[in-house]
Amino acid sequence: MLIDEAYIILSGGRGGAGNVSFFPGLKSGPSGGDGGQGGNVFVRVNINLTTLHKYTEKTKYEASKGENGGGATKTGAHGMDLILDFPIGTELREQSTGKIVIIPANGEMIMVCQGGKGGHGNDFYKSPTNRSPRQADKGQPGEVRTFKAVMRLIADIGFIGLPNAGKSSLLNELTAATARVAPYPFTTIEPNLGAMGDIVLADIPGLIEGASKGRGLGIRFLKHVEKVKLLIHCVACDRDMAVMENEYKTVREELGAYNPELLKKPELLLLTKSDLILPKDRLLKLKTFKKINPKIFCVSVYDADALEKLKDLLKELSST
Ligand SMILES: Nc1nc2c(ncn2[C@@H]2O[C@H](COP(=O)(O)OP(=O)(O)OP(=O)(O)O)[C@@H](O)[C@H]2O)c(=O)[nH]1
Ligand SMILES: [Mg+2]
Repeated sequence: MLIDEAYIILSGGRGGAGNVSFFPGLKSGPSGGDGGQGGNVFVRVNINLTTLHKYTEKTKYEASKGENGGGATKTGAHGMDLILDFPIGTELREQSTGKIVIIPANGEMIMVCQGGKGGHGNDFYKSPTNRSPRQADKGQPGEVRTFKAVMRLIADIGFIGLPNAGKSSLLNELTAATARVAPYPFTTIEPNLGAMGDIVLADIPGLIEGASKGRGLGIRFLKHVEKVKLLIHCVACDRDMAVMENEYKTVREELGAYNPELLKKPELLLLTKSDLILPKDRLLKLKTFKKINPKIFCVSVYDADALEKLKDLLKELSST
């Protein structure tokens, strides 16, 4: 199962304690050094990761503690920084503030928790009035932040539609993906990704009436739809026009009920399985549906010519 959410508690390392010591000999002064700073926590993208699985197995991470201060005014070493890797498209939402850290796709590291400051050693406290202080501080704790990590698919184009509309079949034809295809609904239960050149396509599991309220599998994946630039709305054309219209509306309504902004996204209406109907019906359906969405195309996985044209159309639409 695709693990695309996890709760994690991250903390910077504690600062090292300050040291209490004195230089040897008579009249000698304090020599306790400061503790080192605790390690910081950084996050970055690792393109080899595809799920947040590891963050559900281990949820607490802490950078290393700073070293304690030493004698001879030696400052403790900095604690080691902790670098955590996440899949591309991960956002960290801080639970207490709602602040969102977007982990950049270019691999740049972002610091999310600072290590605690090291405590002062007794050398720090010497003064003309107190030449032999015994005072030293403990290191400060590192910053602790609790995040919900959420992975979003980074796809340029998303296939949406009712179950069985032929979404996965098309993804397989247009890309090197090998998504499971079968003649019954809900074959796809996790989104599949495929690349057509540098355009990433996502096959979103079938949406049904009520998906926005949690019916079927839809709701978990509608959030992925929020990120795509272009929707390919698949409607199988081997059925009555009224049924097709109804199917189209059902999916649009679910998108709108989940987030009205989704309805503003550019959408290509794709009439699928065109090999199952007569050419004259194909033309009639294209003409009728053009009134609903002028951006329309008709395709079959058995029509190599139409698939090539669809590829060109998708390249054109995603470059605008
Ligand atoms: N004749 C014909 N059958 C198709 C075509 N595209 C898909 N199919 C068939 O339609 C059925 C459903 O295809 P899928 O690609 O699994 O459909 P889906 O939209 O991904 O379905 P879910 O994952 O359940 O949402 C399979 O039996 C496919 O072989 C097509 O262009 N022509
Ligand atoms: Mg599928």
